[in-house]
Amino acid sequence: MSNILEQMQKDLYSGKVEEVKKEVKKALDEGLSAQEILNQGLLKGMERAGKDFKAGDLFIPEVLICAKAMHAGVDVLRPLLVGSGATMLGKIVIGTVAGDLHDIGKNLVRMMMEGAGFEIIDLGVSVPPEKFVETVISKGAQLIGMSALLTTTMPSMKTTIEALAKAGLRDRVKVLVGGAPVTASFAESIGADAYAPDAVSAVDMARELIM
Ligand code: B12
Repeated sequence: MSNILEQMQKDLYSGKVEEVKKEVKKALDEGLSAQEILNQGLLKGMERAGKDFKAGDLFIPEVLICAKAMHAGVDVLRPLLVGSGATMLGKIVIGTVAGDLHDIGKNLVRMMMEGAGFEIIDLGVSVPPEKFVETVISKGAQLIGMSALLTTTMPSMKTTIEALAKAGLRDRVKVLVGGAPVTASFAESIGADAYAPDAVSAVDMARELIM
């Protein structure tokens, strides 16, 4: 692997925001693709942080600093991943469900969807069911994308789908779910229309559902 990607992984793990930004720019100058830098540099660094967090070798403040460095790197890549001049294919409301503050994956999904030409209304993190419902009504969205990273917040996806049904919107809006603990069978069990395991397949799925 290229040295610059290895260094990027290390610096992301250490939360060195400025270094990560510089390395992303340098990797682009060296001719690496934005996708390669995202997958082999930034996400690999974050993966390492995730492993050590799980093992108890890293703590929340440290993981937050890694996440900051990850965001800084993604910001440099954003124009390249998102592209330009895409036409609007449809409106999507996206958010991380109530009680859940994880947004790195959700932000990647949003970026990829924007790049594909969808109009995205991003409600951020810890979004209660009623906020999803309200936004579908006020913005006339055709699809909701919900993200959950905690097993304890996954049930909020179901609650949101129930709230949509109660508001009489379930036939008008498609529901796509994702996040590390979410599976296709969970999606089916809560009555979602689809599940996607990553940002690229999320775009394919959104196209299939809306168009
Ligand atoms: C970063 C992180 C944090 C950061 C979040 C910062 C941020 N701004 O997001 C901080 C430090 C705040 C944090 C806090 C906590 N965390 Co945390 N965190 C992580 C970590 C290390 C990485 C998650 C991540 O960003 N991955 C990278 C992204 C790119 O991947 P992703 O989110 O899976 O997204 C991809 C796909 O899932 C999919 N996708 C995502 N969303 C969507 C949406 C749609 C619609 C679709 C189609 C697809 C899709 O596409 C994405 C791109 O390919 C994970 C470990 C892990 N391996 O997942 C733990 C992890 C999720 N956290 C965990 C825990 C326990 C917590 C805390 C409860 C810790 C605590 N004791 O307080 C708190 C909870 C805070 C809260 N209320 O949410 C556990 C969850 C365990 C469980 N089974 O529920 C994990 C798995 C770590 C572990 N193994 O113990 N965390």
